Amino acid sequence: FAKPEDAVKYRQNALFVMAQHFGRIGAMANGRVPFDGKAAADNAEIVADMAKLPWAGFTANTDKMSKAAKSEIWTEQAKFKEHNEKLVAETGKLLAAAKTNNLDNLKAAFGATAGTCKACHDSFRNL
Ligand code: ASC
Repeated sequence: FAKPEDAVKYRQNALFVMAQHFGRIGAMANGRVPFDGKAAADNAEIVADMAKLPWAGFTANTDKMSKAAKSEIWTEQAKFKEHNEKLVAETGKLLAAAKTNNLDNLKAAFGATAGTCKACHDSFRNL
């Protein structure tokens, strides 16, 4: 990254795009919008791609630049990395589930993925 601010923007924007598309899957999983298997798979594709990106933006020189990012990200890096890897794995399963074109599969994978989001936030995110 050219400057620390870019790393912060990069990770926040990747997480924002991921959340937008994850939310569209959640709307189907929770029955707020009708199930559409093609839309679910298209959204899951983006979620799975985005899930790989944010972690490179948590560079050491940005440890005090965001109120949301807890210092534990940098003091417990191995644990943070485990959460990152869990998310990548779960979003991969979410994509596979979406491709089955089955709402029950999508619901189960959505719940599992949301659980990994929350588990990491509980330990590493303020707000
Ligand atoms: C979302 C989103 C999150 C997670 C989290 C799951 O849709 O933006 O951060 O799910 O709320 O508990």
